[in-house]
Parts: sequence; C-alpha cells; structure tokens
Amino acid sequence: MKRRKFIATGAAGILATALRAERIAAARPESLILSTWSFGVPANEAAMAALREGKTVLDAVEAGVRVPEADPSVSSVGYGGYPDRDGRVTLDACIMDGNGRCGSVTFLQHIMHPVSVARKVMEETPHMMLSGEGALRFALEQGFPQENLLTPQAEAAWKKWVLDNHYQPLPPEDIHDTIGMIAMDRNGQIAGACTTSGIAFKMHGRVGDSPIIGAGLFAENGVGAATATGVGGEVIRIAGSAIVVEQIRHGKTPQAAVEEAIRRIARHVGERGKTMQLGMLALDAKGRYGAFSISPGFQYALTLNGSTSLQKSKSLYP
Ligand code: SD4
Repeated sequence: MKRRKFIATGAAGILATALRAERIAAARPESLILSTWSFGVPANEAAMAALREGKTVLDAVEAGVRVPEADPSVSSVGYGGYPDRDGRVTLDACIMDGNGRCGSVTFLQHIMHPVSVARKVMEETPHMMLSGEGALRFALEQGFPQENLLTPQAEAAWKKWVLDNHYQPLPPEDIHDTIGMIAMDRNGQIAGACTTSGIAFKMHGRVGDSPIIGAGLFAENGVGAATATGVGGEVIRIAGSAIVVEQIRHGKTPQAAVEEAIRRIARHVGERGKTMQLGMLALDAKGRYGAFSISPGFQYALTLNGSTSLQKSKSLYP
C-alpha cells in the first residue's frame, strides 16, 4: 500500500514537473538574442540568420559577434580596435554554451576573430583559456590567418593619444564598448559570446573581464545568461555575470538581477560611478530579459521572435 502510494505520489511529481517544463516552453519566445551597443544590431541579425539556417545557438552567437570583430569602423572590437599604449592591438574573447562548455583567449594579437579561436580552445584542447604567445601559436596551428589589425584610423588615434597623454594610461572610465551577446533558441538552448580589444591605450598585457567566464559572460541552460560591457576590472571584482545568473536561479527576474549587480558595483566605486560606464544584459530560461547600466547612454540590440531593434537601457545615475 505504502509502495503504491509512493509510486502514485512520485508519478504525480513527475507529471507536475513535465507540465511545468511544457508551460515554460510554451511561453518561451521563438528566439531571443541580446547584445551590447548599437553594433549589436547587425551582430544580432547575423546570429538570427544562423538560427534560421538551423544552426545551433552556439554557432549563432559566434557568427553574431564576428560581425563587429571584422568591422574596421568599430574601434573597440577586433580589426580596427584601438591598440594598447605600445600601439599593439591585443584582443580578449570567450564563448560559452548552456552545458558549461567554454573557451577563452586573452591578450591575443594578429587574429581578427578571437571568438573563433576561443571556440577552438573549447573544442580542440583540454584547456579553457589560452593567452598571449601561446594563444597566437594555437590560432596559427588551427589555420587562422595572421593579420595586421591596426587600421590607419586606430593608429592615428593612438599617435594623438601618445602626444596628449605622455604614455600615461587613461582611467578606464574613458573608453569602452565590448560586444557581449547572449541568446536562447526555440528549444531553450542558451549560449553567449563576448569579444573586445579592451580599454583603449591600456598597459601592454592588460586583460579585462570580457574573456573571463563568470565575469564578462556566463550561460547556463535552464537558468539564464548574462554579459557585461564597460570598466572590466569592476565586473571582475564582483564576478558580475556569474552573480547575475545565480540570482536568476534563486528567483530574481533578469532585470532585477542586473540592477542588483550594477548597484553592487556602484557601492564599490562610490562617486567614480557617476563618470564611468558599465552595462549588463541578462536573459532567463523563461524568455524574460533585462538591461541596466551605471551611467546613462547604454544601448543594446534586442532580437525577439526574429525582429531586431535598438533599445535604451535604464541606468542607475541620471
Ligand atoms: C574590458 N569590458 O576590457 C572591457 C572593455 C569594454 O565595453 O569595452 N567594455 O574591460
């Protein structure tokens, strides 16, 4: 009798879980893609095109962020990115799927698509992160072409900066704009990618939050994803993207979770927060999303059920 009751209760539990999963799936948008800044619009469109072709959500975020990586007019990502204070373009990127698979490259030079190298690190090595010389050697072995990423415009900006600033790195508040992209497909599979040339005119060797899993990016199926842009050191300090996803796991909406993360950063930085930019995006497994920044002006690209628009984020400070 006891056993029969136990089986009946167990079966009811399984049925309830299945019904809940079905309800979540029914409410989920057909596609949801979020990425930072206005260059996120063509990036989201490329990601959406990949999903339409039946590619995985991991393929989609990679294809998406490759767009600004290859665009010489974007001075903060990939080709055309502003160099460090020694005039070298050094890139950081990472990629993660919702099953905890991830790869990352930091301080990588001469390769236009660091996100794709990060994916190769994930798929072709026993490691998660390669840096500098080792990352470059690996990229070349994988067949990525070695290229000059310093455009004449970026070189001119650097030369002017050298004259104006006497080789003193700028406070990182001044120059930013990474692409972080997070996405969920119609089956609820989640992935993200993040890629940047980092803070302009940084010290040689400086690495920010963008290639660090849990800081610049985090994704987990069944829970959600988050990504960050802005002053990377402050995002690292609070493990930004990881804590956003963790709060979603514990019941916060993506909007409440990104607001809490930005408030936490604001407590660390005090008055400096009023002159710095730092933005976060998040989505959850139910298809809800959120955006928040410390200062006004943060924009993000939103693709919902196939149509893409540029949105203004709310900010902590007016
Ligand atoms: C970094 N978070 O390297 C990056 C910079 C950036 O928009 O541009 N973010 O700290």
